[in-house]
Amino acid sequence: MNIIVTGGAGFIGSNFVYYMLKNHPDYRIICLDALTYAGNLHTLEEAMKNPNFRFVKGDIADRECVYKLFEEEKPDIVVNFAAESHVDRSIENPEIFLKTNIIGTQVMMDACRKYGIKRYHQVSTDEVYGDLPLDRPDLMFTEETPLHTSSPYSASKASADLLVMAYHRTYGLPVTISRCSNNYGPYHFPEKLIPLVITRALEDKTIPVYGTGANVRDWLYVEDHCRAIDLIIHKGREGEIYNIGGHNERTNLQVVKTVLHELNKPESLITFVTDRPGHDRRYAINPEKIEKELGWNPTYNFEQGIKVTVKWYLEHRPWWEKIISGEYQNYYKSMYSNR
Ligand code: NAD
Ligand code: TDX
Repeated sequence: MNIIVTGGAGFIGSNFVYYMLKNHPDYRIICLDALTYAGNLHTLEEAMKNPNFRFVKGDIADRECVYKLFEEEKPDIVVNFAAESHVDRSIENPEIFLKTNIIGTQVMMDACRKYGIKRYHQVSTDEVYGDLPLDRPDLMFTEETPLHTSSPYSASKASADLLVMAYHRTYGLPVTISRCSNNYGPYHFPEKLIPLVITRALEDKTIPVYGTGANVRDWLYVEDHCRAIDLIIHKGREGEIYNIGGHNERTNLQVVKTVLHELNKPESLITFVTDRPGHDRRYAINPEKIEKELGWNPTYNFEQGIKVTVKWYLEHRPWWEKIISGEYQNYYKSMYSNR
């Protein structure tokens, strides 16, 4: 089995590369990644030693490059992780989100149509459903919840999902889509809440919490997400959407306090800053479909997952210190000063 994994030098994609190399040692995994600010070749150093792994630098929106790769590799399955993924950056500069997340998806699917494919899998997000009110804990997103996006990022992901379903209905492309809740774990870029808190707390720096910290996210340890995608590409039904989530809802303030506690750092580091424009209040996934149909269940609860994650960041200081010493400094300044 030949699998093209796009965005495999990023957070979830790299975890998926390692998951697949370990659990399917006979598969060939080809990573296509443009190495944007979020892509990191150091992350793939171990994978590079495996003869069943190939890394190709390229843009999913570059038709010539994608078609050439399909001609060379004749993939059986494509798993499309590649995306611009940070909501705050999409608020500052939406354009690249539309190009990568929508046009990139279209180019990947055109290649699948041209060269043939057993399965095209689109890695989507729970953010396509918009948000839920804070005072209705009974409500959760199902696969039937209407798309109702808030940020340029989520609008671009929802647009891609619509295109994927259109390619299924119009051209019969064998597709699946997964919509997962917030992930955390190793190799998570420190612009996102959990790695940002860990890396800043370790340097005794302030922790910026948007608004009052009451917004709720539904957290899933990244390996559980990878296992769900593995199940979907092998056993999921064509043309179907699967929600992925593990019932681990926490307010942002709870998340920050849990991480600080795990690191033995004081809560006085917390600083409340101006809220994100259009900030989604609550995400909550109903994962019944994937549980019943594919027998998926998460193996980590939030407290276990956070322990493992904090330990990873403590043991991999060079990985994140290199990131935060570079261009990241400018990013942090422009995003957080005067906030
Ligand atoms: P990430 O930002 O850490 O990684 C994205 C990767 O894609 C990087 O390696 C980057 O270099 C690559 N990339 C960006 N533009 C590209 C292009 N034009 N061509 C080729 N490669 C390109 O993102 P992530 O957090 O790992 O998210 C991966 C996917 O999962 C995304 O599609 C995202 O929407 C989705 N998702 C993320 C979460 C989450 O909590 N992080 C939750 C649900 C869904
Ligand atoms: O400095 C911060 N302070 C803060 O309070 C940051 C970076 C975030 N937050 C809040 C905003 C959110 O309510 O924490 C919550 C989590 O923020 P992010 O880590 O930016 O994630 P989120 O916006 O929820 O989106 C994530 O989950 C869904 C991923 O980035 C998306 O790619 C995925 O689709």
